[in-house]
Formats: sequence, C-alpha cells, structure tokens
Amino acid sequence: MAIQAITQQVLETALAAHGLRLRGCWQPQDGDTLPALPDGSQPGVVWMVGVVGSAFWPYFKASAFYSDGLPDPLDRWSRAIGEDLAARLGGVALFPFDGPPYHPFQRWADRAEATQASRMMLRIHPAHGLWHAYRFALALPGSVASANNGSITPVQSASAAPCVTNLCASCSGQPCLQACPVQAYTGEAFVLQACAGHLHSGQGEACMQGGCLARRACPVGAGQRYTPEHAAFHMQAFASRH
Ligand code: B12
Ligand code: SF4
Ligand code: SF4
Repeated sequence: MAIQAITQQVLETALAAHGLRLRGCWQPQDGDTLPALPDGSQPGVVWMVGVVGSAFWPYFKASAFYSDGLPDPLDRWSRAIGEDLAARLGGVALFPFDGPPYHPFQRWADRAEATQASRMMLRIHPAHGLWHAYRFALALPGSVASANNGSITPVQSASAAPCVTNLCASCSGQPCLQACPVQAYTGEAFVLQACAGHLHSGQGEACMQGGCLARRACPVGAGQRYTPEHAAFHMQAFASRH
C-alpha cells in the first residue's frame, strides 16, 4: 500500500479518537510559506484537520483542557493533538491561531476540498455549510500523488479545486444578511465593532446563548449546526476578546 494511503489511515484513526476530521490535503508549491520538516527537507504534502458540526465537542469537553481553568482551552487541546501527530509522522503542525501573521487557512482549505468564499466571509462547504472550522494542518514528508487511494480527493491548487455551484449566488433571499440585529455582515465585510458592541450591550443574549443569528440563518448544511452549548463556548471566547 502506498505510503500516503497509510498516512491517511493513521491520521483518520488518530483523529477519530478526538472527534476531529481529516479535511483533505494539498501539495506545496513555490510561494507557499512553510517551515522545513525536522529532517531538514521540505514538506511534500499538507493535510488539513478540522471540525464538522459538533462531533468533536464531547471529546474536547471530556479532556483535561476543558476544565483546567487556564486560558484558550480549545487552542491548547488542538496543539497537544497536532504536535503529537506531527512528531509521530516526522512532520510539523501548523495552527490557525498562531499569529499575526496568520497562516492562510481559508486559502489552504480551498486547495484541499470543496470550500468556497461565502457572503459571511467564512468558507462554506456544500455539505457542512458554515458549520466547520480548522484546528490545525500537518505538513508532512511524502506527496499527494498516491493519496487518491483513500476517500480524500486532493487537489494541487485552487484553480484545480472541484467545480461546485456558487452556493451564495444561488441562495434565495440570502437570509444571513438579514438576520443580524446590527447588520454586522454587509456581504462584503464583517463589522467587528457592531457585532462586539451588540454582544456587550446586554441585548445579545440570543447570539451569546445559541450562536450567531446570521450564521444560524444559513440553510446550507443545517443538520450540522453547532449545539447550543458548543456555540455558546465560541461566542463566550469571541466576546471575551473583543
Ligand atoms: C483574524 C481572524 C478573525 C478576525 C478578523 C477576520 C478578518 N477577516 O480579518 C475576527 C476576530 C473578526 C474573526 C472573527 C471570526 N472568525 Co475568524 N479568523 C481569524 C484568523 C485567526 C486569521 C485570518 C487571517 O488574517 N488569515 C490570514 C490570511 C492571509 O489568510 P486567508 O486564508 O487568505 O484568509 C483571508 C481571505 O480568505 C479573506 N477572505 C475570506 N473570505 C473572502 C472572500 C473574498 C471574496 C475575498 C476577496 C477574501 C476573503 O479573509 C481571510 C482573512 O483575512 C483565521 C484563521 C487563519 N489562520 O486564517 C480565523 C478564521 C477565518 N475565523 C474563523 C471563525 C469561525 C470566526 C468566527 C465565526 C469566530 C467564532 N466565534 O467562531 C468569527 C466570525 C467573523 C467572520 N465573519 O469572519 C474560522 C473560519 C472557518 C471557516 N468556515 O471558514 C477561521 C479559519 C479559524 C478556524 N479555526 O477555522 N476572525
Ligand atoms: S444564507 Fe445563503 S448567502 Fe448566506 S452564507 Fe448561507 S448560502 Fe450564502
Ligand atoms: S453574533 Fe449576533 S451581533 Fe454578531 S454578527 Fe452574529 S448575529 Fe450579528
């Protein structure tokens, strides 16, 4: 069996133990800013790892990170899992929250699977809608060439990404743009001050307890909407920083 297929199996098994999901892979090219691997060579493949819906939530909640009272429990949980896997596979783990400057996770995501820009700025996926995010990426030795042996269909560049319908252009009424009580989403931008002001005003209970109303208004991937407890965790983290 090809080395890449073995890596994919190892990764899928290891990630499933944490409720995490392999989100495709892509091949580094000139212009990608990536660190060298521990043996000094350049990475041959980058795997994206993330969450879909709230599947990971019970695993994270059961971990020591969730209840240790220290800051940024989800980021620390992600770092522990990502760095352990990278060490086992001779690679380097890269995190979306390390920065600025930040790694371009959304652009990387588009090279790995069928995500696209949405009117919400977040990447939207045909099956998961807006209900997905990235926890880390693994830069590893090897190549994407033989990765087609598995269920993942990697692509080598954004231009080669699978052709899918423009989900937002074909969305009737674009309800996400109507749902925010303070119009924080304009369709071209996210007005952070408007959102944060609302959340801190005492009027933002619906967002704080159940998650962003604009995000919840999106009909795509509705079955993957975050549970209220999971959504409230993110809202609390977001509001505490802004
Ligand atoms: C800084 C940051 C923010 C800032 C500012 C965002 C900004 N637009 O500048 C603030 C605090 C506002 C923010 C808020 C949120 N964020 Co944020 N954020 C980031 C972070 C850490 C860095 C972004 C960055 O500067 N990247 C560097 C650039 C070079 O990378 P990039 O891939 O090219 O990304 C840019 C472009 O894709 C561009 N972009 C996105 N869509 C479009 C569409 C068009 C047409 C164009 C031209 C450009 C464009 O915007 C991106 C940021 O500038 C990323 C993680 C990461 N490392 O990317 C998360 C990230 C983008 N955020 C994420 C999330 C989920 C949120 C929140 C929903 C938080 C929450 N409570 O859960 C909110 C929602 C606000 C919103 N609509 O964006 C997710 C998005 C997942 C997804 N499905 O796409 C990310 C990827 C983190 C993750 N762990 O998965 N975020
Ligand atoms: S509600 Fe419609 S326009 Fe808004 S993000 Fe979802 S699909 Fe796109
Ligand atoms: S969390 Fe609430 S205030 Fe902020 S953008 Fe979403 S709907 Fe608007």
